[in-house]
Amino acid sequence: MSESRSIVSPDAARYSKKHALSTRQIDITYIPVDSFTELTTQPGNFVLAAISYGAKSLEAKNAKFPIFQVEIEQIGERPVIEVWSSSSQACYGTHNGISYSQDGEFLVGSISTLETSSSKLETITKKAYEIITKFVMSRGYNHLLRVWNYFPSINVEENGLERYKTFCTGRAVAFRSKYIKDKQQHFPAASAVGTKGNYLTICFIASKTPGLNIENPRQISAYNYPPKYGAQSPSFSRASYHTSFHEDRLFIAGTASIVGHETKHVRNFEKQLGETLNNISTLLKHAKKIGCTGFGSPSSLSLAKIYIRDKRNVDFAHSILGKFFGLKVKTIFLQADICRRDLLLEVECIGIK
Ligand code: 3EB
Repeated sequence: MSESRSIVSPDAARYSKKHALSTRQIDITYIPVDSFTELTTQPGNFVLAAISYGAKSLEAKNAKFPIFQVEIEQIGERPVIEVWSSSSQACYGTHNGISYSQDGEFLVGSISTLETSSSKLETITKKAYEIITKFVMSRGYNHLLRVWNYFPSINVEENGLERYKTFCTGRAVAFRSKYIKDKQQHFPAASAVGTKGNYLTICFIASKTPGLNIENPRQISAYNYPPKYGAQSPSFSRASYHTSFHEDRLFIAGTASIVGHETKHVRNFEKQLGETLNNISTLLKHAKKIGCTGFGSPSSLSLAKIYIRDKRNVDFAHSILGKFFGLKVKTIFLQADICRRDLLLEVECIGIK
């Protein structure tokens, strides 16, 4: 396969613990909404941010840390909050519309922007990415490890172009000018998901020390997709691995039923799910081969998030994923549109060891 040379990012061989001596740890977990108030008042718990999924915004009196609101519904009876916390005290703030916190190794943030008649999706995407990349670099957190992108009507065509493709253009242009070119950084692992809300919301995790990008041998790197998926190919990597003194973490990007660059099993949820899980297994094997220890199997991961286009498939997905991940991986389901019209689901994972 002609891509095989680009699968291992060039610094894989050089990437080792020696280059990442930070002692900071990040924890990411899902907790029931009911436990949230306790968390905000617990001493010694250094919350970086909480992510609330759904239309209703979260009440968090006394919370100093930012709450990122994502406008997609959870499926299931027991809604959870996603909590990002640190092993050390963080400081919080806002800058140019970004709510952020930083702990000396990680800077996490979120920005939400509304489209207007004069500032359409491509413009606001480009602007949001320019603000983010400029901000993280100005603070010395030069490496975007993981980014989540949420915006409405992702599959709707506007002026002859699907909005996901328009989004890809805004993102690519911003990355080219301010991030990749100046600093030679890699693309972060990402997810791009449709909402029924109003905002373009981008959440991110950046670090002071670099991560290692991992591509998937079964898939063409998204940044090398042919132009039929958009004039500007999607600026993300399949996974990023980041290590520090006490801890390793693996962020797996939104993964779907794509082999090479093509969608497989159109209109067949069961097969798309199987292909997606095959992609995740293959990525984990490949990651292990290039030296990312600790995440050799799906059950060694910590969290999984499943975006499902049609809620009726959730019970089936739940049973298959239970077998795939085992009982220890915390899993949540969200109802959302996926960035290609023919994709019925997307799965993203986080491993922390
Ligand atoms: C894919 O593999 C499916 O544009 O940021 C997955 C994860 C997908 C992230 C993005 C898109 C993105 O191409 C779609």
